[in-house]
Amino acid sequence: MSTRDKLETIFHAVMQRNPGELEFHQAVREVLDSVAPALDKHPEFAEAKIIERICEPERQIIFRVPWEDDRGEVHINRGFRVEFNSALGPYKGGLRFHPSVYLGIVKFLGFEQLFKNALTGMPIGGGKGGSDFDPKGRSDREVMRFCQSFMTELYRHIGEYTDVPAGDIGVGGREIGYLFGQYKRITNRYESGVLTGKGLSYGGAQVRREATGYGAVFFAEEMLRTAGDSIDGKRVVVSGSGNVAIYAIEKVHQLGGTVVACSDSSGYVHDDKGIDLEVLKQVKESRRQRIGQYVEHRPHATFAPGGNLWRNVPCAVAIPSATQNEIDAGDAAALIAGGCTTVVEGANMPTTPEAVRLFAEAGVRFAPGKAANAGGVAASALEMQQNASRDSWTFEYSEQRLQAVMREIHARCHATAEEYGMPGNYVAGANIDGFRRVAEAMLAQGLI
Ligand code: NDP
Ligand code: 2IT
Repeated sequence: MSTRDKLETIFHAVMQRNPGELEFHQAVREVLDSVAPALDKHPEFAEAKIIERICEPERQIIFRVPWEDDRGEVHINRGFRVEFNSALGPYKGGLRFHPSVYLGIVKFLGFEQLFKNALTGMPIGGGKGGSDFDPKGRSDREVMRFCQSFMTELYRHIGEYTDVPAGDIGVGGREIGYLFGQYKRITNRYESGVLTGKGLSYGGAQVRREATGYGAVFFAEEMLRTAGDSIDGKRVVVSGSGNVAIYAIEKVHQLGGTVVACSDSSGYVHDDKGIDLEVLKQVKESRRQRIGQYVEHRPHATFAPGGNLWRNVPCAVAIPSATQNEIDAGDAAALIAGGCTTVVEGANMPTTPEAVRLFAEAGVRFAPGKAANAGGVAASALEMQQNASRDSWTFEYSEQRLQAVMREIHARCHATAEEYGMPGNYVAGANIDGFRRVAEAMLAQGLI
């Protein structure tokens, strides 16, 4: 049987064992489509059934999260933590609070995380968690009660040497603060390294907040530089307006590009003079308002309720930074027709497989999230390092470290793609390099 046929058989087994988990199937498919040449070079990986083991999480935890809203009404949510793989270090990955969260989303994110974390070259395994809790419209006190209830179960599964959660969609500095407080209260331990993304006043690290967005733009700049180009002077579209999007916009502007549109789930804003970051931060970060409020402060800008920015705002560089599967084949075709040459995934798996294929056929440079958005988790690993040594670094030094990590990931993906005869294919480069690192460590640690 050829390696590809064997991988096909493994993929079908994964689908059968994990029915209905479509996003997980999609993430597995994408990696298995890339790794055949690596398996051919390393028959010892296939012999030890590394792929089959990698596709089965080490542990999956699902729990009840009861909490009371401000009116005294009781709510029951579901909490998850999937501890995917600890070959390279303690499980590491964010928590997502969004009504769409179910096991299939958590597993897709955990699976991606494993390879992403391997690409950083840092000692972190892969995990992910979250809840179907919807923080929208909830008061701070409601969010606090939810976080306290969530941690009342989660605390027994995590620890600085075991599993280190952080933020993702719907989980930012506020939530990490409440989660940390409850962990400390239950365990009676000031264990700074148990969570990352903490506030600067209690063990957080400089540049963690900015890291995913900045890192994605550093990666874009490396890709463009390799092609003899740069972001300077480019028209850019960034989807979303949360943590990743805001700091991606900030870095594009610092490097001389102009972000002309961004969005949230209610629609998008188009500001041809360039998104005003102070206004955006005030609307989205400070006031937690909807994106439409932006145009009240920038009357020349337009708000398209429910609109699709990929189809309506042409750009040279696209940085999808909202959620999975937000760029479909039709969106990709519109981006290509509008002159887009570079797509860099700030979000996890925002591009559908059909759209990725269209970009490849059109010669659009494409950076997969597991490489391009690794700056967030890399800065988390730097936060763990500072916590372990009870140290804290300056903003400038932390940013330099982040940039060095992103350059190294870019170089590695680029070189691996060349080594395997697929120059410029960052998807193959990232998947093969991430897989190789995890596979070698698993092999060395025996059959566990
Ligand atoms: P935030 O919660 O800060 O922001 C998410 C943004 O995406 C919001 O503007 C939100 O709009 C929008 N969005 C979320 N879900 C949907 C949806 N179903 N449809 C349309 N818009 C949506 O999250 P982050 O910025 O942290 O995360 C964004 C992406 O980046 C995610 O894919 C995440 O997994 C990934 N990521 C995050 C990292 C981090 O460090 N935070 C690290 C690496 C990747 P609305 O407010 O209307 O819901
Ligand atoms: O998807 C991701 O890489 C994150 N949400 C960040 C994970 C982390 O542990 O910092």
